[in-house]
Amino acid sequence: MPPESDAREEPIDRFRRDGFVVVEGLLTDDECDRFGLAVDAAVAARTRLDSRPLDQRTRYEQSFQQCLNLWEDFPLVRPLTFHPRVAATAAALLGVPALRVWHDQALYKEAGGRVTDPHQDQPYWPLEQADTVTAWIPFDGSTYENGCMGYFPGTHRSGLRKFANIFTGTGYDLDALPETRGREPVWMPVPRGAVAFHHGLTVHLARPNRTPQPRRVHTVIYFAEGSTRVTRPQGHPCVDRAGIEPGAPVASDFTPIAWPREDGDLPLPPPPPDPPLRGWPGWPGAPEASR
Ligand SMILES: O=C(O)CCC(=O)C(=O)O
Repeated sequence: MPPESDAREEPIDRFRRDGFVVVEGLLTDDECDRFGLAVDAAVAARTRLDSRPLDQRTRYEQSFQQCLNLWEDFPLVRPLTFHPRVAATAAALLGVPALRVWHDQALYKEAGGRVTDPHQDQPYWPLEQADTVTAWIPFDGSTYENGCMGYFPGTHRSGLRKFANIFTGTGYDLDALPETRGREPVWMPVPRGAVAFHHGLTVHLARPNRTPQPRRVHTVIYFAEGSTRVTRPQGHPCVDRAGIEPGAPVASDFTPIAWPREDGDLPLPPPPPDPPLRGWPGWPGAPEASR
């Protein structure tokens, strides 16, 4: 059950209190169909060289197929990643005048896909400020059965900022963390056309997909304009490709402005990584990706 709240409570208040909120009616039916097909095609192209059945993939890969920065090489996906209504909503939730896209990603949880292990997002990103929010867009909606997200309300305000490696491990031990011990996540089904937003510090996870269809999701991660790169060593393509120095503002064509932008004005994609990105599967130009 969602946390108890006044039905008239504004999404902004709810987001600031809980660290997540579902906003309905941001995409039309036509957009869900059109963008869903565009992302399907992009995922099929990027994963075409990978014929491993689910049980032969890594534990992480059994949670979802992950394809990043589709906006760069799939022009039909670009208007979704820079969707003005979604970006404007994200800016309002964070309460900032301008936002950049950190990266987008398709997260397709296949039929039989396992849980997504509990984690916070922010520790994966070398951004000093935690003015970050993810828009999670399920083209068919998400349900308890097909892998909806679950959140721990208020954890974004708890001071927790801890790296939990879900690539190689199992994420947070929820019983060991004071912020989550003895608590159940709030499972949030999302209707088609709605977008679920979560703060970069909200502890979250997702259910397994127990349906015969893939759970088709595209996400866009935004951060506040003016954010800077952390000074400790932490690599990431979003800053390394642009040569952004530790402590410098993260502002480049690799993380373009998402809001405000004129309607229909889309950023030009940067050149593909050269040499190809090694050790970053799922990114444009990764050796295993098709272009
Ligand atoms: O879609 C999922 O299963 C997990 C998504 C997630 O962890 C995120 O968007 O930060």
